[in-house]
Amino acid sequence: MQPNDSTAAESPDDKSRRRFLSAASATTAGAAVAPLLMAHNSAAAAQGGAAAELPADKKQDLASETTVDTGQWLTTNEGLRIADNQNSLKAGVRGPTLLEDQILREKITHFDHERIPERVVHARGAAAHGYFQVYESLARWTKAAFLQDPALKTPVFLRFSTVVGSRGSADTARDVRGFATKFYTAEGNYDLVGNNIPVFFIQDAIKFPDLIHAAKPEADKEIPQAQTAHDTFWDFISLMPEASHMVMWIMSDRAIPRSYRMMEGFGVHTFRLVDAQGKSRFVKFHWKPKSGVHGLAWDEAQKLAGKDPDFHRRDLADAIDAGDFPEWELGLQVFEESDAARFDFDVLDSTKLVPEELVPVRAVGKLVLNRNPDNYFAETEQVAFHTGNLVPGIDVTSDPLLQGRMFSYVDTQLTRLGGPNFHEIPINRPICPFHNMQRDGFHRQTINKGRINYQPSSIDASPIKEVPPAQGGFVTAPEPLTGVKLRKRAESFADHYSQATLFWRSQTAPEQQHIVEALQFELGKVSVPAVRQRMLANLSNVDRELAGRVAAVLGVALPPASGRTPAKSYAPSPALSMIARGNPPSVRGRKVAILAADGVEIASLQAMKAALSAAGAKVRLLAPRLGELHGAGGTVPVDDLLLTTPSVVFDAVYVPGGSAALKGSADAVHFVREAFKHAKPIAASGDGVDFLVAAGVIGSATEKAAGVSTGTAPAIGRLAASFIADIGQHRHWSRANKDAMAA
Ligand code: HDE
Repeated sequence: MQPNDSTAAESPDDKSRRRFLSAASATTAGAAVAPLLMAHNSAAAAQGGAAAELPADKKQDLASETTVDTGQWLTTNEGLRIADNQNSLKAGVRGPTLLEDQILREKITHFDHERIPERVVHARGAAAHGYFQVYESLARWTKAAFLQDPALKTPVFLRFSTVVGSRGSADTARDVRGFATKFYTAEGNYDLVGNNIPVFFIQDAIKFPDLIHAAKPEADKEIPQAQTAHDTFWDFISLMPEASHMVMWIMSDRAIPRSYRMMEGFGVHTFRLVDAQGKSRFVKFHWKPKSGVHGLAWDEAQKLAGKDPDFHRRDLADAIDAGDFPEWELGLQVFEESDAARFDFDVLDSTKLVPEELVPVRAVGKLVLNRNPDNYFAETEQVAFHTGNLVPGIDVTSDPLLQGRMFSYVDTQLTRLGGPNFHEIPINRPICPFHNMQRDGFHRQTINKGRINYQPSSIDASPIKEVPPAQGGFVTAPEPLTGVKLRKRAESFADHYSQATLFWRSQTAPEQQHIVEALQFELGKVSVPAVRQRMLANLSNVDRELAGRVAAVLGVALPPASGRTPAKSYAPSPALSMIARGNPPSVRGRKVAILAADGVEIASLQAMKAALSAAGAKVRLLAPRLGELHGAGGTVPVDDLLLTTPSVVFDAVYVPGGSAALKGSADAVHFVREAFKHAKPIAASGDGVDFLVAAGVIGSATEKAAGVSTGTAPAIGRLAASFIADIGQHRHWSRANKDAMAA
């Protein structure tokens, strides 16, 4: 008898669910999915196929493979119970190990093969489960079943990532973030494999390997890791003027997000929505975060890379564990092909966006992440996205970048996941049944019965059948095509600068300053003068003043602008600015440090903590030592040690009265100076204010600095209100003298 035999055994239900070929318990299907399940099941029955029900969610689907080892007997992979896991089998206690030791060999062999190739791009990532729900039927645009019924919750698995760094690199590198969503729909998996930036570097897939080779660590010494600030990246970019628009985005704070929860997502390419009558329209996909769009300070991002390289994945997992479920709205820009023909850019060119002023974004549904994966490798590492995972009602366009992706995503899994059966890996398999004549290959799980493994067949009394469109068969959106076979870029793709200028002009002054500083940093690390010159000539086409501000720090004269097509002029678009777009002033899930030492005014500390917690912030008490702080009015337990917990992992800091002892702590002084430098809200009361003065954060107790609130003990309520309002604004980028702060 095993210790937990009752939980260890796989129920017959689990076994049948594993293949989805027999009915799962009707009671496990949530009410919300019932209509779709019934539709699906009657369609299956109409085909003459075995009626099958969908698992209510992906969690239920994964249950048959999910196992808990705690409390179980230790066994080999074959189920043999192991009596000794400490000693290998030897010829005498001091003798050599015997080849016969099958237990040792199984264990070492498995260990030797634990690694699979990391993703060639987007290797570093973190993911979560959740669901997607439309606000109302989108039948007027698409027949996709999961976009019809507001009562239906479609399970999703969403993986965020950086692009350039390897799997163990830091989360906060300056980089594009991947934003890949797998929808487990009743009609098969639909993958929206997007980024947190709405445009891309290049126009044609044939340049992708060059772009990535140039951005990755340089080929001779494999340096630098997860950074674009090096010669080969900027050499390539300087020779690819089509990257100019994307360069503006990656030099902005979009490339150093505060949190995955605070990023927009974009499908990037123009896709198609197809309605039940077969009419197709163009669409751009957007994800708009409920927590606003926020960035880090560049100095902070670099320090975080050392102090907490897991900053983003920790933030995501912590938020979900705490019940602060991250949420996004799906936004659509739907437009007719005839409208697209009138735009002064080509919608098939992924270096262009469709300004929201031209085609408004309509919020059509919400996505909620509410469950962390149980196992990083099994789920986050093995998930395989593919732009070709489409459902009826959604289709692709001829965007030459997207066309290349349609090949790449399956191809890459053959090496990464070791063969053609990666769709059977639990995280990848659909929650609806799948049947075809594909057989065999490495690690095949499905046991297909019968001798017929081809189609058509006259021997099979009930052969597998193609599905008419009315019953959900996928039909590619018909598109008339003519042309000469050639290798050429369309003339309509030729304007590489006008939208880069639009982006620059749409930024607020602090955002422009951050772009200038990022370019100074990146080009300052370039050692080949001609590359810098070429970049400055290209930047001159975006904005001459921008290029001049960068050149001033590089210590070179501004060269003439490079050649270009005539500039088009667009009115600034507030939607492109992280600040002007307007963010909710919420402090939900924000991390606030209370810095204190023995002698602290416990009442002020508790009052501030209560106010912040009531507003949804996460509060931690930091002190020079662990244990309990003794102060006026009692004791209070310390959460974190100043030694191990830097200011960069917090959004704001409060120093209560009675904190005079902090003056003697270099870590505490550095903490508040750094928070000031990174434009974070700071509050102090009582002699906490004196501490700020002693630390050089403010010149005197009465000095007013943007985002710094001071008060006295009886008025903590007012101080808390002002502090919370400051945190709601995220950062105080216009704070005077922050850049002069040595920290
Ligand atoms: Fe990808 N991309 N990509 N990409 N991409 C991959 O697929 C590729 C592009 C994106 O979390 C790879 O499974 C080509 C644009 C994300 O697992 C690979 C081209 C956009 C992820 C691949 C592009 C993306 C990937 C690597 C140019 C934004 C991570 C491992 C034609 C719309 C998905 C893998 C995850 C991953 C190829 C361009 C987004 C090699 C050839 C544009 C979010 O197949």
